[in-house]
Amino acid sequence: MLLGGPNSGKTHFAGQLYGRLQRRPGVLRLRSDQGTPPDLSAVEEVLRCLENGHAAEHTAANTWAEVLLPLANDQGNAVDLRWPDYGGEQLRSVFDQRAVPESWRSRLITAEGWVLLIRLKIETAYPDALAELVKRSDEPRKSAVRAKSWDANAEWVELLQILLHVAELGSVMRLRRPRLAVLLSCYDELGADGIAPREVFARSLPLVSSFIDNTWAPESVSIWGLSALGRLLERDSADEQFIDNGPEFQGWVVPPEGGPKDPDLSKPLAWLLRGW
Ligand SMILES: Nc1nc2c(ncn2[C@@H]2O[C@H](COP(=O)(O)OP(=O)(O)OP(=O)(O)O)[C@@H](O)[C@H]2O)c(=O)[nH]1
Ligand SMILES: [Mg+2]
Repeated sequence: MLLGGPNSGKTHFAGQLYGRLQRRPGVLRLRSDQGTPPDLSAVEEVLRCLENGHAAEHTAANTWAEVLLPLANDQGNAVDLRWPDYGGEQLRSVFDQRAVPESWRSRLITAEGWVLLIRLKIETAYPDALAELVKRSDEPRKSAVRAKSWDANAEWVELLQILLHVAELGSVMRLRRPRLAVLLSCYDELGADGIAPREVFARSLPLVSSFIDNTWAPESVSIWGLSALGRLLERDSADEQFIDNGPEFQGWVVPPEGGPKDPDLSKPLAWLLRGW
């Protein structure tokens, strides 16, 4: 199950993942033993945009598309991955309306792994407001600090609690299933070179990070940096590196403990699938 709000990078990750699997496989590769090839037109369209050096469209709010990726790992184990893409407003409305559609419920219950896609740059937190709270009344206050919306920490924790409840998962025992991969998307925007992704996560969204640590067993969670594109593309971009070299040579992940950029975008999913 993929969990990501609007603009978090779901569509471009799907396209880039497919491009890698097809043209530059890493630990995961596509199997060709299928009778009927699955319908991959949705991700092929994304890849076509990237080959022309520009971004794909935003996904319409009510869309739900799913591609079936027949995969094998480096030990030859086969797994069929159902990778969804949908309009990120759907996740937002789970939070706003405290309601989960039946189609989401059944997917949450049956999924063996959850992928949480969080683009830190567009998340709103109010660390300054917290600092203001502990100032004495005679100290000068920053009037500019006004929390106008939910803090992303509270929002993600509340959302995770809703999703866990709907998936009939208690929080008394630490969870081993579903395995949880947190992908910090558009990681190139953060200027976080040299810092471990799990540390970036803990610093940026401390409440979410500790909620996850308290809810999941340590071996069942992993936090990655993900830059599916390596840089921002717009609808009207004509990025030469994408056009000349091909999208399969752009984008990278950083493993939880940090380290060099790794071009194998399938690594976080390989980690997720290792539990099977
Ligand atoms: N800097 C940077 N920008 C990215 C990356 N991946 C995607 N983007 C940009 O982020 C924006 C949103 O990406 P999408 O993949 O469309 O996001 P989405 O989650 O599918 O959004 P919805 O379809 O609206 O739910 C686009 O303008 C992309 O160009 C990345 O790795 N780095
Ligand atoms: Mg999309």
